[in-house]
Amino acid sequence: MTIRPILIHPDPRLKTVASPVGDITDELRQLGRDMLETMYDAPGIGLAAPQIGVLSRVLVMDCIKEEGAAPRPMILFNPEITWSSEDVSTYEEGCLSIPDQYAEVDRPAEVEVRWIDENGAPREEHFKGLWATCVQHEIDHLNGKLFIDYLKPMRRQMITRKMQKLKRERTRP
Ligand code: K2U
Ligand code: ZN
Repeated sequence: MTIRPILIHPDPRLKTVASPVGDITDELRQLGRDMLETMYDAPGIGLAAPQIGVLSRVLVMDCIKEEGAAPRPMILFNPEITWSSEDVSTYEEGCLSIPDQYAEVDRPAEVEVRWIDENGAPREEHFKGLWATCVQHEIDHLNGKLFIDYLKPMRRQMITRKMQKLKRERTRP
C-alpha cells in the first residue's frame, strides 16, 4: 500500500478530463487501494485519481463520519451519474487539492450512480446526504472541474492566488 502525493491547484492535470479504464486489472485494484490509503491519511472522505496525477476515471469514497461506525470504503471505476434529484442541497465543501479553503456549493441532493466495481461487476446505487455531495465532487474531478469553478470569478481568483503562494513556499528550500 502506498500513500501518493496529492496535487495542489493550480495544476493542468486537475483540469484534464480523465480517460475511462478498461478491464479491471490487479494494477487498477492496487491503484484503488493506494487511493483509499492516501484518502484516509489526508484525512478525507473522497479522492479522485487525477488528484494523485493519474488521469483515469477512478474515485474512492468513505463518507462514514459516525465515530465507531464501520468504515465503508468504496472504489468506483468509470462512474456515471444516471439520475439527479430536482432538490438541491448546500454543503460547505473543501478539497484536498485546495487545502484550507471552504465555500458553500449547491448540488442535487440525491443522485443515482452506475459504475464498475473492483471485481469488474456493474453496480448502481442511490446516494443522498454527504455521500451524494461527495460522489458529485469526485466525478467533477474526473471531468477536470473543481468546487471553486462554482464560485464567482473574484472569489475563485483569490483562492487560486493563495494556492500559488502556498506552492511557491512549499518548493522554496
Ligand atoms: O476530493 C477531495 O478533495 C476530497 C474532498 C471530498 C469532499 C469535498 C466536499 C464535500 C464532501 C467531500 C474533501 O476534501 S474530504 C475532506 C472533507 C471531509 C469532510 C467534509 C468535507 C470535506
Ligand atoms: Zn476535491
